Amino acid sequence: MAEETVKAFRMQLKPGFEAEYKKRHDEIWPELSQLLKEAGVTEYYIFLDEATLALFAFQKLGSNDTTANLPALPIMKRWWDHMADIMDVNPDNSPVAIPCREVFRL
Ligand code: RM4
Repeated sequence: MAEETVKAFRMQLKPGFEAEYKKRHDEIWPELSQLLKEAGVTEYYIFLDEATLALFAFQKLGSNDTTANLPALPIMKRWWDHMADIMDVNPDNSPVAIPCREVFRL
């Protein structure tokens, strides 16, 4: 069986925005969900470490993975603008995303 392609990265929430971050994702724009699925994201989880406010993201990617193109797409950029006030971001408002290295799978 082919190994699944998985990707994990860490982002950073600003203090005091725990509930707001959850709320915005509970209300994620349908067009953004659609965009992510079309880019090959088959599963996407984000976990919050409440002690450090690190956001740990984990994605499963299909063979049609085009997530590398997402930063250029207007809906993605609009979402990043929408989230920029509550996360650590780069000058273009994309979140600072630190890749995490896989060290185990079962
Ligand atoms: C995150 C961040 C990520 C995006 C998810 C849906 O907070 O903006 O880049 O993929 O939302």
